[in-house]
Amino acid sequence: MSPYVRKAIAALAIKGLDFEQKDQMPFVDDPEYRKISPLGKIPALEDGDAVMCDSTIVCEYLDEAYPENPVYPKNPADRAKARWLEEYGDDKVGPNASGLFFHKFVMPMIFKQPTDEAAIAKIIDQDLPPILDYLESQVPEEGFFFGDFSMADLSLVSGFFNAEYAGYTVDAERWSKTAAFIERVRTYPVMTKILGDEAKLIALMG
Ligand SMILES: N[C@@H](CCC(=O)N[C@@H](CS)C(=O)NCC(=O)O)C(=O)O
Repeated sequence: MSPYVRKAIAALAIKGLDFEQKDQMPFVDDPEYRKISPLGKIPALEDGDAVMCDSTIVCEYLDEAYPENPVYPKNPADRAKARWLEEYGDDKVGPNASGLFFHKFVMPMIFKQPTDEAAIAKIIDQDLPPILDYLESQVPEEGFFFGDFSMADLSLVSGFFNAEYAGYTVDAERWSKTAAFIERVRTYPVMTKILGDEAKLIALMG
């Protein structure tokens, strides 16, 4: 249910690569895990002797090592734009949108800590609106950014799936193009399967 792990799973699924998923709890100090992910963040990937962390590095590695069914565009100018969009998704959308999930879901349910309502209000009222304004100015009217579905598309909206687990949905009247774009990513077949699996997990957590 991490917006970043979701990217790695999507890239593996699009490429049809078998993988074994090991659960790793983030936000706890695990010295063993830090050997492969020095910042302690998820995801990380082991592929034979290749060991790496960070969703973008994992997805770019997968695209280079297993070029069939690419998850990035080919043309250099498109690749540059895709890198920027992915960076914006990971560094700006992700921490804010999935921050709602962290405060409303992870803190009370996993860490048994009270929900920080002020932090939630700040994300909804101050932090997310300019991000959504930017997305609204960027997302395509139809389809995906570079024709085929790419990691740029997923990175920009992955955090919003987590925000939904916390009860937040993007206002489709104020940010109509972005809301429609989120739906297109959600209904991309690989994503429907991944999000369906997550929904089963969420249901189990009660
Ligand atoms: N830039 C990283 C961000 C990964 C990230 O922040 N993951 C979160 C979980 S959603 C995490 O592991 N946080 C633990 C921490 O910050 O200590 C990536 O793209 O993989």
